[in-house]
Amino acid sequence: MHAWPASEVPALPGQGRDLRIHDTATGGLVTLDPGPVARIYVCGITPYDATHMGHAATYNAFDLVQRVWLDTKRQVHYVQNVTDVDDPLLQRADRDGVDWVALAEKETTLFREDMTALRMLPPQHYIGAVEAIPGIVPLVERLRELGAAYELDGDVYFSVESDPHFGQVSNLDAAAMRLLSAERGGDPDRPGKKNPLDPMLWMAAREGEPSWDGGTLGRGRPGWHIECVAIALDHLGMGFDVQGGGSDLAFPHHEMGASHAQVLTGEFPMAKAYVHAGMVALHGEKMSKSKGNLVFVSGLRRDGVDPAAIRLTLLAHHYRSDWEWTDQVLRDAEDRLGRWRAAVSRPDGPGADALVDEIRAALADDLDAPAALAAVDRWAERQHREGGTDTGAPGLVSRAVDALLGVAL
Ligand code: 5CA
Ligand code: ZN
Repeated sequence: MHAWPASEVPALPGQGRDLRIHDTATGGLVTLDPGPVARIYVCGITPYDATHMGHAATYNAFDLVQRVWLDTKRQVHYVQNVTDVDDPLLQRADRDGVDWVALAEKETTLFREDMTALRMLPPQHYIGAVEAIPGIVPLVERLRELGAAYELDGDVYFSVESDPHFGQVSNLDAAAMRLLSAERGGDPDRPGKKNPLDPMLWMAAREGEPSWDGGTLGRGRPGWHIECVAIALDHLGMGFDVQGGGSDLAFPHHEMGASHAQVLTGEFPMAKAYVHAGMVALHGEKMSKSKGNLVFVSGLRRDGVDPAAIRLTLLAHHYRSDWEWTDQVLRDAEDRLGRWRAAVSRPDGPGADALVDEIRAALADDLDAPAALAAVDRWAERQHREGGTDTGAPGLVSRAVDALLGVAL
């Protein structure tokens, strides 16, 4: 499917810095050394409700990854999926008495508009689960040939024991994995499975649910993890630089996906870094479509909130921390946006070369956006306090804030 329009990324003078980022698999920071084309896969939405601030925060983190890479004059090959068929989507369509295809299309359209408004760079390949099915079927068949998949009442499961590296993305113990599997789409209690954690690769057609031709698998629909693996392998291949998503995807989604890919290709690892963003909460609980405690990007836009202020709210929190959305954090961001806009609207100001390097250094250090904002705050404060004579400075600050932080002043 098509993605959304790209905002232009201004080129900056001087030298960009290589990204050091936290990798869930090793539990530490890794300095990535992508080739001339950096490769990133970021898990997309399940389109049964509008984009909320939690989604926006996660996509903001991976937008920064791209901006750091672009600043080092690399190209970025970015792939994102849309889980446009899955249980929660079908259940919501059922509950609301709407067609599931129409619901997915409506919410995906709104997501594109939100991403455009927030100046998130689009993926080069934006792929729906449904359109990926012809590529998924042969992978499941191959896993079966390899002895890594088995059938249970027509459904096909992946055997986690077929991957010697299983468990090395999330590093959780068996009890924690079992608990999370039950919470996040798995079925550990289903009788007949070889291992309770084994995830479904192909679900045989159910009465009243959509299904597709699965070749030797019979009619059905794909499991969640194999969807992302098929899309990632098709467009990026093995050993790509970053697999991204929120921290709730580390297990089981990214763990299972890595295992599928590693067994399919015999290569390890699937990604050089598994990067996870913290969870945004509202009223003390993780913002989630299933709980309904949501602040929508589109809702704020409708209320006249400047998307640049929404983006500054996201940037004010380190991507790995869990944080709470409040009216106050948005107001703080609106104040900051006002101060910055006033500071760059003067004909001259304090020199900004050092500031550009500070922003670069902050982002290259595990995407420390709050430190980058603090550096811009200091420049803006100096501008308001004492001004300066550098006629190029306000323009340079504007371009740097746009290129590196995605905020248009
Ligand atoms: N379609 C799958 C991924 S293949 C999915 O998880 N979709 S989602 O719509 O539920 O979430 C989309 C992205 O937003 C995921 O990376 C998820 O981890 C992230 N996300 C969801 N809720 C929050 C939250 N409250 N805070 C931060 N990120 C969140
Ligand atoms: Zn995914």
